[in-house]
Amino acid sequence: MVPVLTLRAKADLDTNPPVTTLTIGDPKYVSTTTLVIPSTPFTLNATDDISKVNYTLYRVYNKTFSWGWVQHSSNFTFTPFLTGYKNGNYTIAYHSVDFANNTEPIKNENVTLCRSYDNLGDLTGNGEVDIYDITIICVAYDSKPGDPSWNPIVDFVPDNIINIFDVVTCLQYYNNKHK
Ligand SMILES: [Ca+2]
Ligand SMILES: [Ca+2]
Ligand SMILES: [Ca+2]
Repeated sequence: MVPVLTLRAKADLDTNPPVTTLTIGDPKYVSTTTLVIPSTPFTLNATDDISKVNYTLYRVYNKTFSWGWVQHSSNFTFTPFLTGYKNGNYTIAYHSVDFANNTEPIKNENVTLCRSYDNLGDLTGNGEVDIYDITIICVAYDSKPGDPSWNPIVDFVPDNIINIFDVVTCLQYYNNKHK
């Protein structure tokens, strides 16, 4: 006869922590880093083998800035960069805890926030608009959505093609520093 497991008994058997996956939606551009903009959605999904996921935690930080941990009790999508963030590199840290109190080791994802729609033009997130930013536009030149080189983040003039108008828009901010 198979014993009926109560939730408590299930928790006693559970020794594995949950597994949390971070998915970064569009628009984003993945090169040496992952470029994101304020409207880029981040989704955290957690699964657990036995006692199920109790809660998921995440925080956003860099060298000079840190949120505290934010807790959710189910899978969720969030846009972490809406207000108060300058262009630059950030780490999203996240993990989950199950009902047996097994805690997943913290996972980290590094992203570069690029407020291209604020027309700052700093695509690399190093605090100034320079030749490296222009290079990112050139890589995507002539591309449309669906092309391998398409990069929605450099579509400064948002008409679904990367062309000279996008380059010129970025060039208007050339040498701008915004640290
Ligand atoms: Ca578990
Ligand atoms: Ca730059
Ligand atoms: Ca364009």
